[in-house]
Amino acid sequence: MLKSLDEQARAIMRGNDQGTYTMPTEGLYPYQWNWDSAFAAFGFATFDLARAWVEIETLLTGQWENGMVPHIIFHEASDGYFPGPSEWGANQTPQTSGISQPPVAATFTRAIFEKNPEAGRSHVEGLFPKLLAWHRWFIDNRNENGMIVVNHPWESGRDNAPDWDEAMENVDTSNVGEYIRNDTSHVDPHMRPNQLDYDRFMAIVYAGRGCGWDEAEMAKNGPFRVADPGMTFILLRANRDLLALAEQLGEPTDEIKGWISLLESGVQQLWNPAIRAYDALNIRTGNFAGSMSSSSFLCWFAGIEDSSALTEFDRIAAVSKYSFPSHDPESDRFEPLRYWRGPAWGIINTLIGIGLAEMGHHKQAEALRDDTASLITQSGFAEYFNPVDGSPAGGKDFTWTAAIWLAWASPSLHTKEN
Ligand code: 2M8
Repeated sequence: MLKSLDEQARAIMRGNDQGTYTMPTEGLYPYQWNWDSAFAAFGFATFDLARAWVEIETLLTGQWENGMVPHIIFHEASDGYFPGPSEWGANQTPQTSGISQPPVAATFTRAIFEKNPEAGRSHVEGLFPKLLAWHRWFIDNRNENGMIVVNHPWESGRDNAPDWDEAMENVDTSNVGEYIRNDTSHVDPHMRPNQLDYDRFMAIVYAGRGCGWDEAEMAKNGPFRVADPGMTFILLRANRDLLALAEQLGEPTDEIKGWISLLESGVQQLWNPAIRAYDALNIRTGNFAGSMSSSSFLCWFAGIEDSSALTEFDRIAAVSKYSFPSHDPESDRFEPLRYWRGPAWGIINTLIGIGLAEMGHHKQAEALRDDTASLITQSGFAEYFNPVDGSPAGGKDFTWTAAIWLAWASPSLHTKEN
């Protein structure tokens, strides 16, 4: 008998499960990635609550003394991925990369806790101070007047988005020697960042390694520093969830409330009237990227209402067979298969959809969920999808796509036939 999609999703998560953490997909990404793991925990919580807690707890074992939670934790050696621990030179145990990733962990910690507060309380007591320290690290090191900046496109999780094009042009690649990328041997190169992007990615890694990942130095002289609407909205939302957890635990709340006000006003500086969207802003030049990306539509997830954003959302949804493209399909920079320059991503649909529903935009939220379910039903649990024809792209049997199917997109969540 054919397995149901719910069963397939659980099997994918079990297959990628390394015991205490889940790799995004075999081959292409053989380690623990930060926001992938938080999504994995959200998915595990639908069928194995205890395993969900382990996923987030393992992620926090990679936390640095300064509070940063790195974007990759290299728990086990593998030569299948570039750049590995020695390129990063981060000098940590366990070995890690030197940058962070969007902090969705507090949001999913709260969601998992609320499924069973009694069983979750001791886990949240252990996690809370670590999540607090991580959020404080963002505020202390990545806050430019209430806008959250990324020091590397990889930190945003949206690696080759047009949001970074202008800032990437200024990255000097003369310190980058020969290297071999592994990603293009796993996946069609047309679905991946191009070679110049990779040279620049590596130039920024070597600059960070060169200064021992010194935050003050990178803030002042690092080759790349761009305020990211995605990161700002996600941290704002994560602070609201951290606040709810603090209240549950009887922990002080003033500091977190201060962060929420700071980001609520700070993110308004990212509104670019020229494109009627929240936009990335290059701190080095003061220029907007002029890029309408899917992260612009995380405003609702952050609890911010915006009628112009809703108009633009409706326009993009109307011209896209499958929502939601990672870049405006009416822009000349749109590329339907090239990674974060056009394809639709289930995890972003989930965050946008949760936000839309919470802010009362149920019609849009349901349409987004239906499109996500159609993409997965037709094309499987791919890393991302072509929004023009729905075809699968990137890695196969992908953890976060399986996770969001189970926790958000599966029709069985509404019909109750699991
Ligand atoms: C992608 O990024 C990694 C680098 O971190 C890569 O391409 O090698 C991004 O989609 C990122 O958001 C994601 O966390 C990671 C693993 O799925 O892959």
